Amino acid sequence: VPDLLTFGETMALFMPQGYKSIENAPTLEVSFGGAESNVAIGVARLGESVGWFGALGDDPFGRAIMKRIRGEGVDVSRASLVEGAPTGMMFREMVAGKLAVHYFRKHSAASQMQPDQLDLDYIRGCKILHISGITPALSQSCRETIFAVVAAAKEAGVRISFDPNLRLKLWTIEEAREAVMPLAAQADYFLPGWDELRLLYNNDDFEAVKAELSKLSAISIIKGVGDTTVVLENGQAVEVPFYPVDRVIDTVGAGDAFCSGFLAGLLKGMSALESVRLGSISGALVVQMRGDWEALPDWTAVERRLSDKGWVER
Ligand code: KDG
Repeated sequence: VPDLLTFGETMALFMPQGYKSIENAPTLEVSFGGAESNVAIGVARLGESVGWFGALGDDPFGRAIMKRIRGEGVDVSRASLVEGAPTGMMFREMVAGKLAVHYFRKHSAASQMQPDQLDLDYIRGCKILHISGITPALSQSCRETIFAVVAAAKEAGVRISFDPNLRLKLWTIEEAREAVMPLAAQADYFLPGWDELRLLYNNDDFEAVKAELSKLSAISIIKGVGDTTVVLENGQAVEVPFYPVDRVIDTVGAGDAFCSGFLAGLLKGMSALESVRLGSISGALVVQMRGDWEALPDWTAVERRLSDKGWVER
């Protein structure tokens, strides 16, 4: 069993070339993306063992995605190609300088995941399970599945890493809170963005939210508090500045890249704080290229930057 396991929906991704809107684009580029498989690819590139077990449609998109994820060195032995349900699709475009995302994922193969399809021994055998708040937003059966996966993992002493990944196109903030807060309560590492925390706690006061987070047993890693990540561990908060970026091209996938660096760091035996620095480097590299996962770095690229003396912590 790989050291890290993750699961969720991965979709075919269509984007106009350049920065056009779909209405004005003659052609669309096809790729794929999914928060959890993005994380898995990042961890694999950093040299750690990782598995991803989503469900895809048994169609050309599903088959291509499976091959690409496998080709990155991620264990997909428990992922499935499902007949009779399609691979989800997502379209991204720039409209008036702003990114817009359109999902076509209702009734997709992934949204029909069921707890009784899980290989519980596989889940119990890993060191860290990484989940995201997108999965419980997909359907009732996905909600049941994620809670079953977490229960099996916790029973076996597996550490849980949780990125809430709020997607308010998929559910309301009230619905999100109902699933996200119990998952956060079970996590060992909770990786929200500050923008997400404000919504989850309905509070813009950072100190007040920090006090709430201190009640969780997790180490909280709060991304995007200004240009820093705040690591909250045993009531102590440490700020780690973002790794410098020359030019931001596409911020989608930055959070997943951050998680992949962070988790790879933990698997390499680094402290949570050191792992956050690694996450910050991976995030910074991904925003400088288009696509979710294409620019995820390998270990050599990160190691060089980790010893960068010009980057000081506050
Ligand atoms: O984090 C990037 C993801 O948002 C993207 O790959 C698509 O998983 C995705 C989703 O559900 O939004």
